[in-house]
Amino acid sequence: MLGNLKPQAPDKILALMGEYRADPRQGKIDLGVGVYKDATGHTPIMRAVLEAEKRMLETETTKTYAGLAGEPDFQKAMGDMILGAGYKAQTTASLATVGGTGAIRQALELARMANPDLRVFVSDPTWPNHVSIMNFMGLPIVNYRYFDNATRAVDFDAMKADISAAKKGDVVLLHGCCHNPTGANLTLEQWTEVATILEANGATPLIDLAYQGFGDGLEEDAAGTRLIADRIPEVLIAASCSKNFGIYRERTGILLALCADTATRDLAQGAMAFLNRQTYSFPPFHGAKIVATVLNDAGLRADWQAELEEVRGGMLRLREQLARELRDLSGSDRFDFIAAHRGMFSRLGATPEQVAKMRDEFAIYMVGDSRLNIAGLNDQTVPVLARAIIEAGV
Ligand code: PLP
Ligand code: TYF
Repeated sequence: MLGNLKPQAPDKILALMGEYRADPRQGKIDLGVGVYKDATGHTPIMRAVLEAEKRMLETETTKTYAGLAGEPDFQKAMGDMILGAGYKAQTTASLATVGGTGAIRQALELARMANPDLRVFVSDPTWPNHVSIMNFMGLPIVNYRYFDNATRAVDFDAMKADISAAKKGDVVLLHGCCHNPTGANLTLEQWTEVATILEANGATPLIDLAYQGFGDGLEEDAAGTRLIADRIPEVLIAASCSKNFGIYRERTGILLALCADTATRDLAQGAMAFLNRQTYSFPPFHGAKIVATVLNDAGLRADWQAELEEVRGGMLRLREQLARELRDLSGSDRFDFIAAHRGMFSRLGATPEQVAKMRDEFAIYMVGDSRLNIAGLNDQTVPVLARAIIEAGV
């Protein structure tokens, strides 16, 4: 039977990790997979996370099953972190999931249970896994224009025109902050306009929030999500704790379904718990407990926020350094977009040939669409990358 299986195309981002590892060249630079790395190339365990784990080890007395939809302390802490004062627990259904990816998958399953004719509007480009999950589920995808390759900024007029075509029963997938793969994001004014469009056409926003705290700050990065939550009666939010808590392998995420009333919330909550049961029964506990422990302890929370700020500030400084080097080398400001982008990624706008040249001649690995992970740089490698970008003819 299994011999009938067809070979699957590997995830290009994950495949790149293997290609990088196999490259014997000294001084190779990995700007591929979206994992935070410090200046030495290490992905550290955050201080508060380690401390929370120590406390858990000392106090936990059982490994029996926990909540099917997750634990209330995690759900509440995440609701508060994402939505701030606008979090309405009474009308919000919450589901702990297997990472942010699990939250996206369950959100799409939930939406399709509610509307079998579901279509999903996605930005062009978007995180490739969005597209592959939707293709696997057989969901019709409608692309909306997003990135202007000439300016390397959001083509907002085109985006507005395209998402205006969504209608009630459709889902519009939005990146809450730190757009992956482009790094180009909506301003708050633009979020307001998006809310007005969704109010008018009745489509349901699904906000993928995988990088809260990596862009302009924890509160700032949630501002677009909060604005949508304020104005649109039904909102789905798929949040990941992988990046901002640095707990990638613990597989920690949450799906929030903001509902118009408690009756709908109860329906959504029941359907969401059912979805967990159909896929893996109980969601992972450990990462969610780490997050709840950190967020619910003033000292740990302050330390976590301080470290997250260090991480964020480090990436911003690298952006500025790279933009500066490129200004000097090119004698122009055409690379200033790198300093304007936010989050871990920037799409350079290089051709596949230029990306290949940077890999072949400079041992610099970035994703084929010319997305680079800023956190893969340090102050020594920024000049190397800048020179490669210019010599590749970008
Ligand atoms: N959404 C986006 C845009 C991402 O870049 C990621 C990346 O890791 C995720 C969701 C999901 O993350 P995870 O499943 O590792 O929590
Ligand atoms: O975009 C990235 O690099 C991260 C990590 O299937 C990732 O989001 C990449 C591919 C994938 C899962 C996670």
